[in-house]
Amino acid sequence: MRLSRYFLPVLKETPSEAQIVSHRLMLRAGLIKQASAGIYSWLPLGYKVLKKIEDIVHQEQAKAGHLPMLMPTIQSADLWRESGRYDAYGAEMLRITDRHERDMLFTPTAEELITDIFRAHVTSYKDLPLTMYQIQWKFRDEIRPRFGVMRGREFYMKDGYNFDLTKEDALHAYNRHLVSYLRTYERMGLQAIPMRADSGPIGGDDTHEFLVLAETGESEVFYDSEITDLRFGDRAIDYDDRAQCQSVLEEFTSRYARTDETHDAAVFAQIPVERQRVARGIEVGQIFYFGTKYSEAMGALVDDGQGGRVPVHMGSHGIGVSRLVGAIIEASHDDNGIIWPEGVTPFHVGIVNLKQGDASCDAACNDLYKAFVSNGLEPLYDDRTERAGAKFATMDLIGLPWRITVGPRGLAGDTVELTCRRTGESEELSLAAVVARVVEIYAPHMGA
Ligand code: 5CA
Repeated sequence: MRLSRYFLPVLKETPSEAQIVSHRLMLRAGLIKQASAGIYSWLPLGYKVLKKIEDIVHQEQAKAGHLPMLMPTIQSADLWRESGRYDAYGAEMLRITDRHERDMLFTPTAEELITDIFRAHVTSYKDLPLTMYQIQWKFRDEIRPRFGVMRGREFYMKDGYNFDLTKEDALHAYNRHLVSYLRTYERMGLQAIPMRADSGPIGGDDTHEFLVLAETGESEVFYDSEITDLRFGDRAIDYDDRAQCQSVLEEFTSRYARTDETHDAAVFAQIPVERQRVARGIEVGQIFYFGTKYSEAMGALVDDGQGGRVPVHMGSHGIGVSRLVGAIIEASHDDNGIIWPEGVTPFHVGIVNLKQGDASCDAACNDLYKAFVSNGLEPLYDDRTERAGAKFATMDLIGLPWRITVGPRGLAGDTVELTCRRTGESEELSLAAVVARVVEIYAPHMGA
């Protein structure tokens, strides 16, 4: 993409309404624009990041064997009356009346609708296990929408639902989700720690929230510092292997890590004091096992192969896709702007032409541009006739992890400069070498 043809409405002033750095940077870098309280438009650059995050979620869910689908945002109240949640959900639910005076609502989550689909089509244990998920907009009329996309009213969420014959099978689905989430967040450059949590309006006893540690996080968390040494990394996983999934769960959840809702001061006090940590975190996902709460209420029964009909065991599993954009920025920025991790960056590399209109600079930039595109990478080429300082400031603000600076002095010696956004370190490389280097950097991040 050429910057001269892009829509990148960067703001010079720091927006006064934004209280936390990710919100400020998302507005300043032209990622989002508020449409009304807690509701945002995603401008081209922000939309690209949102889609990158969405792609990673899809890829990791596919590996776990979970099926993508899509349900409507507007649902009938009748289903929610069956589960009892139409009244229980309270003021957070946006209720709508259609022209025939029918009660509708904008979906805050979709346990009822997926259970309705299940009961209409699945009657036998032979069709189990089954896990389906969607990535779809949700609406919760939060009393205090704030921090931009972090606590929106409209937000983009991955919500997955497992259906299993037995509790044991459903707990394997729970473990599968935990493993797939660990991989998902690590690919986004994040450490998200599973912590024992409270289930709230979704229900059930088994639930973990995934928290990214950040001073601006809304949740207070308590944990054993040893947990921050854990990485899932690139180890192989067989999602059908129950023992393997269970052992990952044990590895990542056996140390103390809880949100304030489930914190137990007496248990916490038993951790060696130098390892006790009290901090804040951003909740980027949550997994639940709630057994037969919805299947019993809504009659989602299957024949169990032994002459009986039993309610299926279920769980639901969410990822805050739009919130993640803010969470990643909270975890990765400096005074000059965003620093995107390679896995989610909207463009792979920025090309800054120091002397637009100079034949050799223009030609070198065009050659680089083409070379990256033919290698499957997306460059953002700043081809504007701005001064160098302004170009660098824009690149730093929008946070591309790698920048190539092309100027007459370097080209005289056949080199350009490759700069790492995170460290600020630069190296002089030939055109061919810089392409090879950037391609190599991104190799682990390409595709599934
Ligand atoms: N049905 C379950 C699992 S799919 C569910 O709704 N879980 S949830 O309530 O925990 O939401 C899933 C994730 O959505 C949360 O972990 C959080 O990351 C994100 N989320 C929840 N509320 C908001 C909000 N108001 N703004 C942005 N993201 C949100």
